[in-house]
Amino acid sequence: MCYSGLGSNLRWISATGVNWIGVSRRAKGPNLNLIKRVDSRAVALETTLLVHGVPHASSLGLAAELDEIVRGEGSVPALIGVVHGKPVVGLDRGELESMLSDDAVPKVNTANLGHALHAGYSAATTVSSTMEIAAFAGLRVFATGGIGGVHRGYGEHLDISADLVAFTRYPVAVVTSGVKSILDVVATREALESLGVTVVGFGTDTFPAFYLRDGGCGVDVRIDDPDELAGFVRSELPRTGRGIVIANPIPEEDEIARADWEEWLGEAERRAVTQGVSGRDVSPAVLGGLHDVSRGRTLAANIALVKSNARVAAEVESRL
Ligand code: PSU
Ligand code: MN
Repeated sequence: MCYSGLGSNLRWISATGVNWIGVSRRAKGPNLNLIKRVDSRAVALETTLLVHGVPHASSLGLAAELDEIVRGEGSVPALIGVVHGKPVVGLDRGELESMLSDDAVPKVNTANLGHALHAGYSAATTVSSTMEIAAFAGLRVFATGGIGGVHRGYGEHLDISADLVAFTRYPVAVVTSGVKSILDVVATREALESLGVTVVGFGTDTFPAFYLRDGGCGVDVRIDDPDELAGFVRSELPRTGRGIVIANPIPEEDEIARADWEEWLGEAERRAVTQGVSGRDVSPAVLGGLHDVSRGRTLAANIALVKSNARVAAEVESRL
């Protein structure tokens, strides 16, 4: 009897014949007109990271490496983005190339995804909008670099990524090296707690901060074994219809020294202020500035952590 809520959910799910609560709810709404080129056992990857997060000279090479890593673990990758107003699950190389060659391709989160679909333009999807499309398509595991979160200085100017709330809406497990350390990591961790989002530390007790393995705060549970992690994902996603953060720290050999990091970040932030960027342009501008100031060290670290996350995501997906 204690589990009557859960029981009725499960009955409802089986009655609709759909496995995912969040997806089935949305499936009753307007048709998303999805182009799905892979089956639901694919590992989702996002386009914002490739189009706005790394210099274009690195994007195609990184996309190919992620592809290879996921396949090497016995899974199939699915790059997600919007092509001429259609959400595509499994973008091909040509579609990614045309996104990279067009400077007007915007970054869309759950707030402006709908307008790209309505008006028919191409767009790169962030963690939040990639989760939305992945959930609709029935994909359960997604690899990114670092999720968005609460920006530094939120007391003066409130800037919180739509990524955080997306975890309360879409049943997708996202493998991430914590949050980008350009953000306020402790405030972001607290916000995830307030939203009731489960944070699993894969092989770690502390919540990582992108270029740094230790972000100075904890996780809800540490899991070291991929089989155990997959078992938890398998039961937790349909139980809640919400997402899970799988925090995977940057590999030790690729971590940035904290002193270097503080210095580079200070300089990159000053440059962003001088350029007068705001809103959605802040993260790409600061990341780009860092790659420049660090002479490519942060870029190498960023690429290393994304690859590590793709490997873990494929390990989990292939065990579901
Ligand atoms: N991870 C990276 N590089 C990135 C991002 C993630 O290694 O560029 C992107 C993701 O798409 C994430 C977005 O959702 O940055 C967050 O942007 P914002 O802070 O505007 O929500
Ligand atoms: Mn923002």
